[in-house]
Amino acid sequence: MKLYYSPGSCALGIHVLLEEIGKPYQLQKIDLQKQEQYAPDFIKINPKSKVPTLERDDGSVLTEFPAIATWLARNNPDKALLPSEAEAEVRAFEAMDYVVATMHMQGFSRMFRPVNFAPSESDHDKVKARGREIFDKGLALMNKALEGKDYVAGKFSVADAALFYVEFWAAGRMKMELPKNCAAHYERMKSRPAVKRALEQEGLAAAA
Ligand SMILES: N[C@@H](CCC(=O)N[C@@H](CS)C(=O)NCC(=O)O)C(=O)O
Repeated sequence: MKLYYSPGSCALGIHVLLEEIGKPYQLQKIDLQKQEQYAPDFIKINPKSKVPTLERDDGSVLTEFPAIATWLARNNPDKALLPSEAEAEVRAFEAMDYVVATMHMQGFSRMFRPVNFAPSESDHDKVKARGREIFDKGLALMNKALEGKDYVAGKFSVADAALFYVEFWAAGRMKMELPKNCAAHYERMKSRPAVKRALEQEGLAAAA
């Protein structure tokens, strides 16, 4: 397998899952700052120009965080990256989808890519403020979901890898104070050997 990633991007969550699984894989850096996602060679691999992109052993390519995470979980059942019990499993999907589709794509993207939401620069402050509201609400809801639990669905699952990358963006990149349960979850995640390795490999150990 080969993971196309950019350091500190949402691909960090998939990187964590690959480290949790422990099977051999390669990392291929796509530098988003240098716009390498639009390079013709990468567009041939993923015409969406996004990371994470996972090239599988048969050469086929998988995109979209929830799809990649679910495929990795289903193909490595011994790692229990998805709960076997139905209620816990749907809670893991519910949280993973919310983190990726709402906190990241609706919240964080408004804060850091306001031009994608409003062409006129005079609107960007309002777009960023709305993004921050969505992101903060997401953290508050995930904080509630974590009440009395170590991990989102009880035991470690794909949902925690998703929550981890937005916690990293909040605490590591934006230096925000995380709500209590998210702060404890972020620390718990950072203490996992797989997470330590992924952070180290992306050069983020000091920032996290
Ligand atoms: N819906 C996609 C979102 C992926 C995404 O937005 N990735 C960002 C990095 S965090 C990216 O590749 N951005 C490059 C760009 O939009 O030009 C997923 O679930 O994987």
